[in-house]
Amino acid sequence: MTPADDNSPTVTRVPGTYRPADISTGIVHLGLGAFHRAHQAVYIEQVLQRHGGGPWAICSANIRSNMRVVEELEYQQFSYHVAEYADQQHVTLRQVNAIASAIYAGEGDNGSGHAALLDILSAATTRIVTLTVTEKGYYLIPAQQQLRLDDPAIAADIAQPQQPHTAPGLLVEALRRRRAAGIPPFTVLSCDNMPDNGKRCQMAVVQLAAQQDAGLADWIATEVAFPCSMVDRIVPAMTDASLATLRDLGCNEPAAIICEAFSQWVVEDHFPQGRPDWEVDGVQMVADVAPFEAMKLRMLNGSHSLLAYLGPLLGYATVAEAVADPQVCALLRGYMLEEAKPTLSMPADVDIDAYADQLLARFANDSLHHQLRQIAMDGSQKLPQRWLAGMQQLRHDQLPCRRTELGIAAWVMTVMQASKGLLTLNDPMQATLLAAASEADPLLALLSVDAIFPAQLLQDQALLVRLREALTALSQPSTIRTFIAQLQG
Ligand code: CS2
Repeated sequence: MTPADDNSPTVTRVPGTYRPADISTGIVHLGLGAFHRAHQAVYIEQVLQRHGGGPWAICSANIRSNMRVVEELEYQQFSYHVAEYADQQHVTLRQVNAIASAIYAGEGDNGSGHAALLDILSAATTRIVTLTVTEKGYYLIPAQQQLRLDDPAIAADIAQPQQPHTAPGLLVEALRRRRAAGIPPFTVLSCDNMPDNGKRCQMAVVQLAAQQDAGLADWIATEVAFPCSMVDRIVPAMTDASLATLRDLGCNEPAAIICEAFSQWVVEDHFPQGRPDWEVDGVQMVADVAPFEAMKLRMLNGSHSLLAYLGPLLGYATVAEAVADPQVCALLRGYMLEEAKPTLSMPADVDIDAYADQLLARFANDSLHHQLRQIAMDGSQKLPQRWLAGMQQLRHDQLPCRRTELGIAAWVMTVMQASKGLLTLNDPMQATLLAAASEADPLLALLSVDAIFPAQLLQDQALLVRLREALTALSQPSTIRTFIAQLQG
């Protein structure tokens, strides 16, 4: 431990222990982003450390973009640090060696990365494939859970199934090769923020396989395990400022990460080809992930999205800045306890009120500089599970959801601002959304996008009136504050 002086935090260092020669790869990961390096890789690191090595090291791949991180990891000989901040004064600096190799198979790859990725996915030694490809990486229509067959990337994988570039396409082709070679299938573990993420991943893979070969699709549907999981750790995208913070800790590595100290992983225990004994390191193995997933998506991610669209209208750029505002903090608590909690049915030992308090404390962690604009990305993919499913339930039970409505209005306002060129929308459905926001009645046009919103919402006249009022209130910080004060009663 390094003692803290007035300015520097107390740093607990956790070095790597096993030798590279003592590990072998059993997991292939798709989506080598910051989250994967700070979450799953840290759990696997703990497993490998406990066993002095073993067969569960990771080969991590990027399949769309970010060749740079692959090069950085190679440069760092596949060893990097994760700085886990409990608060400004307490940080654990953990060395991670669990990613034993990395592959770039995205745009600009000359084909060798792609071939290497399919080879390792097809190898008998690969027993689990994990994914963090974000919601849009499954190519499902957000509200309808159907594969977007007309998406150009999916259409390309249908045209050339043996040269796939999407995550579902790569899984189908690797499973086809394994089946042809008589190698048992790997288990597919989705680690993305979607309800029933395993089932949705299975849906995408089976629907894509069916375009090629009905027998293969049936085999995948019956033989391949797609357990669900809930993942949680706040890991903001790295910025120059966070790299500078790391340098102050003596860590001068381009592939290092800053995140919060909290971490949770709840996994459905269904791994026919075996799995690491990661429950020893805190992974919660359960029969049904759904309640945990709903709680996290609606309480944490739902609050995040509320902040992401409302915060900038009040002049805030980061999560910590926004929750330091007592009115915003009270609004979030109200959202969690009065609009998310009534939609959840949790096991008896889960204290939802304590969870809400814990979330507010996590959001207040100002070491993270978590940018609201990062969370605002891909709203079309996030709103259904974060707000709309719970909202449908509240409306069915005739319970109010005024804070969720304010969130929807803030999202509408954000899309309208983007359509006027005031900000950039980062969303796979941006063409549709920007066109809707340019119509005479942007609210109605956006709510009519049925890939996102359930059709019943449009029939609720009282709801539309409230949304219009909220939208009007959002035009200025002072009217926003008056509106929130009324909501909070
Ligand atoms: C965030 C999540 O960017 C977002 O949409 O809500 O990345 C969030 O930080 C994680 O799910 C926390 O586990």
